[in-house]
Amino acid sequence: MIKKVLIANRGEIALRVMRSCREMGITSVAVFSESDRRSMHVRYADEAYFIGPSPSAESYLVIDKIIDAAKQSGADAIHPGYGFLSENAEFADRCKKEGIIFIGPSSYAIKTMGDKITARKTMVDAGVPVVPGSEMITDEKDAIKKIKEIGLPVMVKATAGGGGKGMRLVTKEKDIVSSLRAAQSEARAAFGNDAIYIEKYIKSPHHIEFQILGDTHGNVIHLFERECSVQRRHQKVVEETPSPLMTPEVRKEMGDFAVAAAKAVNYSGAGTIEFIVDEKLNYYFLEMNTRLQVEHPITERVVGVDLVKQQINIANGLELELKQDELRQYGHAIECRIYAEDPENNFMPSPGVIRHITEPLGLGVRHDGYVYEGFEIPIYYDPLISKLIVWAGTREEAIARMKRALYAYKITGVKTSIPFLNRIMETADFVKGKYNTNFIEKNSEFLMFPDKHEVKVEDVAIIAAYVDYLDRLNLQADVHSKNGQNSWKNCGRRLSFNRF
Ligand code: MV4
Repeated sequence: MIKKVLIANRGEIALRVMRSCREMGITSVAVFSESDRRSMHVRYADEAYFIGPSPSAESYLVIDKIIDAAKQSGADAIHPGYGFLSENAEFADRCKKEGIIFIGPSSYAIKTMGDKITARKTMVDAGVPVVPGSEMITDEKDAIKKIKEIGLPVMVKATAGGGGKGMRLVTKEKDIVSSLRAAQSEARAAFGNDAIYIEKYIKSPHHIEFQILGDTHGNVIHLFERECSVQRRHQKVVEETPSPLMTPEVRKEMGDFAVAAAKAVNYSGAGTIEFIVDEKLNYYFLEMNTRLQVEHPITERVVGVDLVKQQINIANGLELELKQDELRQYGHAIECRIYAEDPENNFMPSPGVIRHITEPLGLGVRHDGYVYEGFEIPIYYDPLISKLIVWAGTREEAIARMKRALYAYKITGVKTSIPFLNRIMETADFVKGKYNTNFIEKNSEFLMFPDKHEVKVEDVAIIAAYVDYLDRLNLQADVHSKNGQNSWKNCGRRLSFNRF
């Protein structure tokens, strides 16, 4: 049985994994780069190993360094988290070769699903619906013929792509040849692999994904769906479960297909089957993510399962104890991703020192973060500060709870996406549950234009005095602008308080 796990990651996900390890009586080993010396995951871990300079290509992505740290520490397993080496087949192989358990699927499953053309073919063979399209394009004339069969518009995609990289939309016949060539050379430059394929373009789809778990005995279950359509430039912003679009019948069908998809690659561990879904609830397999995902907590809350604990049990060779027909979705969960970025300045990353943080608390709130006052968010990594997850009995209550939690969440020192998330919670299409991947673009007017009632500069002095007054009384300062939005951020930005 696994006694010591090295977590080959940083930030909130490293902490998330370590918490489950601690509950299971497993020792945690952290690794850290130069700019993560003072990171919370290093403090939380039982041991920590320095693995080099800040750029991830020189630290978190270097297989040899991670393996060395695992050996030095005597860890018997490695959890890769998400990103970094989590979907690297070579790394999974190397762990195996070194006699270290990789907490994740086989390198075969990673490889098969990582190559989108092979993944598509595997799904077709397994009877899972895919978007009408082609296999690998080898000949321009065949490609043109195929595109005319499918009908414009189509998407040209790179087999090594995924997550929005290496895609091209073709709407006009005259653009076909140039698009094929451009996609191919882009793919070659970006991935060193110029294989491309074609799919019919599904306009403004929903992105709905199913969480699955497979064990090493051939059992696979799904833990229902997550609606991930609130995205900006292929970056998820808000996720929720259940999906407002879903019906019990379609949920059952898609869940069964998700299980079939995982079985087709003998999947073991936690994974996600992504579908795109159109307004008529036609659904198509898009890709599989062979890792634990950022948004896994909403599934954990609604289904009542610790996914990291499941991953570790599976890695130990245990049989899944969860049974499909015993699983239910209880209530509704929403996750907001809190980024250190500036929504008013084209979402530019906003790294810097956290001057103040008040985390939201209370009934039905989970906050997975890693920053603390005085911590400097490094420029080298994803600017995710934390994930705010709420749960309530109904969707309506969950939205109200998210607004309450966002309102209580105060960060100064860096700009954050909190005000933007607040506006999403108040957008009519979101409140009604009527949105697809077009949501942010469609509602950009409402979402992007700063509130006209925002605190004026001359008001700031008054607010500052008030904050200071409350502070002296040792009370929590809570100052609102006229529309009820939290405007502490403005105070922190425009004035420097002694207390900060
Ligand atoms: C598509 C599509 C429409 N039709 N494929 C974007 C990310 C990558 N995983 C695949 N993506 C898409 N593939 C066909 N045939 C639209 C998208 C897409 C999208 C998909 C999921 C979530 C958000 C998206 C935003 C824009 C485009």
